[in-house]
Amino acid sequence: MKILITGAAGFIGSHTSERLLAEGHEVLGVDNFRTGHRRNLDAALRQALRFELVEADVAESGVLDSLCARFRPEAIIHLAALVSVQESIANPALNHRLNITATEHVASAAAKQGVRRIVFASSAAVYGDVRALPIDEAAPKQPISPYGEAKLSSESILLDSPAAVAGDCVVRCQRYFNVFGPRQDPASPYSGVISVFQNCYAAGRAPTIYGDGQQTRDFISVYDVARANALAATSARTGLASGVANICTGRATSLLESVRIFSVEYPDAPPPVFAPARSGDIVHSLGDPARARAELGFEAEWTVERALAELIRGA
Ligand code: UD2
Repeated sequence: MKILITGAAGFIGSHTSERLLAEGHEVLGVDNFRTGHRRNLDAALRQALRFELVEADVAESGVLDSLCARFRPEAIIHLAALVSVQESIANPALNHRLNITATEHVASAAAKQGVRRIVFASSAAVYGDVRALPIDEAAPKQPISPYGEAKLSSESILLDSPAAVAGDCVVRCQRYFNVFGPRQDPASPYSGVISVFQNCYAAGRAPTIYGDGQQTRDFISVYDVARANALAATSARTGLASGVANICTGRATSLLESVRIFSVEYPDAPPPVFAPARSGDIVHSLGDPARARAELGFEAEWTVERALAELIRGA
């Protein structure tokens, strides 16, 4: 298949590009390199016959229209975004442009070209602070940040588009839980806890645990997320309809447990330092993976232990 990926040079985009190339597809990657890096695509760029990378801003009018007219993709995987929750609070206009306007451009370019499938990077942030676990897709949607609100609006823009409503375009909104793995920028203060910890351990520094470490997350390997994206874009399942689905493992891991796993790989590391819990931090987050399994046939394969060991050895 011919697949256009926005945000291809990012953490999830680069793994998704590699996955699709490995499956034999042809990929056009688009990135503005605001938070993505060309080096993330070194492996993909070696597949020059089936991979092309274009530097462009999909939030700019006309950019996706002309790329779609030239490449004629059968599917678009829309991963380009402002990924930092903190930045979405500090700069709501930028959040709107990168997380909503860009999605509108995806919907209109796809409609003009008759694209049959759109996969959208949504987030568990659409749920906000849900207490009833595991969180399934019917849980209340009460995002607590402009980032989460924009992800929820984007889902509606795509799902309510005339092409999706008519069944001409299948839209799959994937609500990722806590994604981790190689290429998640550890230098960013907004990076996920696993890559922050990895950075500390690799440098011989003690990681800081905010709170008592009993908080839990549904950590999912970026390799599983890339596979879920590929599946949603290419699945030939009859009856696959537009919709939303959690992309998660259904397994909770506490921070203390993650530190224990790290200490197996770094036996001489200093013990963690404890600091007061961050304000606004949620204590537990756990997704229900049943819908993705039923609708896409997706099931996470990487355990946290195995994915962490791979991350550490590859570092
Ligand atoms: C994730 C998103 C956040 C928002 C939220 C919605 C990331 C990086 N964060 O927050 O932006 O979308 O989901 O639910 O994707 N922690 C430490 N030490 C550190 C760093 C973090 O103890 O050095 C703690 C942190 O206080 C939290 C837990 O680790 O209790 C997980 O933090 P996170 O930022 O990786 O992810 P989360 O789920 O809080």
